[in-house]
Amino acid sequence: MISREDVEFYNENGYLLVRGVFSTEEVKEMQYAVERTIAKAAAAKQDANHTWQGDYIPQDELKKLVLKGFHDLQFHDACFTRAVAHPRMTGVLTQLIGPNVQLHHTKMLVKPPEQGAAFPMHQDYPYFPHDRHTMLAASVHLDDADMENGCLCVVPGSHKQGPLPHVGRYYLDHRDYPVSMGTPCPASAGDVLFFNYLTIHGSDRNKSSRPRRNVLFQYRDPADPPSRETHIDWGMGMMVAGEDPQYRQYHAKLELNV
Ligand SMILES: O=C(O)CCC(=O)C(=O)O
Repeated sequence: MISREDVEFYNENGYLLVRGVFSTEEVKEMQYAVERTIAKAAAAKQDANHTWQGDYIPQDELKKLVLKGFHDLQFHDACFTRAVAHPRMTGVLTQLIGPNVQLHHTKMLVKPPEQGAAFPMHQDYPYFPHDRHTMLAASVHLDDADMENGCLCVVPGSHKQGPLPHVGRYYLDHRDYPVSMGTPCPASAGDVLFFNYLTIHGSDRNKSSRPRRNVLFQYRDPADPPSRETHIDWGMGMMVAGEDPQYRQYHAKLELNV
């Protein structure tokens, strides 16, 4: 589904936008599931604002921003189980990661209209460091995204710098790494932006009257063990392509927490 030039582009730049991975019907199904998940959490009084805290935006502005950010989507709705292992998704993953691909975790990133949260520039590496850096994000667009509603921005080639020091581990100093330094990646609903976990990325607020709903799946080569067990989620380790050649040597210690 992607060309050799696309793979070279990803290796060189640390990201790749692939158009039309999901059909209009599949996008509608995921939009509906996202809205249902948020509504059910609200009904159970478990709705929360997951806007990233910090000094990257003046505090009075930060207080107004909202991010809906639930994890473990495939445990909320089966459409996400289909999406993480969708043949068009795995077709790309096996070219970017290798024949064996394992799910790390899933989450939704919903920026409501007018007040949708920003993400300061960061690498995902500090959240779940691995030895061989095969980890990548597949950010699935459920709405058309542009700079107005807070599309993702990436710094091409930044993955080659390796791990960088983050403020309190979470994001890069916004004075040295403003979101404006990134290359905007406008996308249409159904498109997927793949980016390595060392690629510097972030996004601006949603200032538009439209939502910006993305779901994000992280994947790795199963032969790329975590350097530290810092992030364990349900569903971690599920194989979406190929086999896990070293399941006996390492697999996440999942605990039941009900
Ligand atoms: O969806 C976005 O705008 C950014 C998400 C992100 O950077 C992350 O989850 O690490």
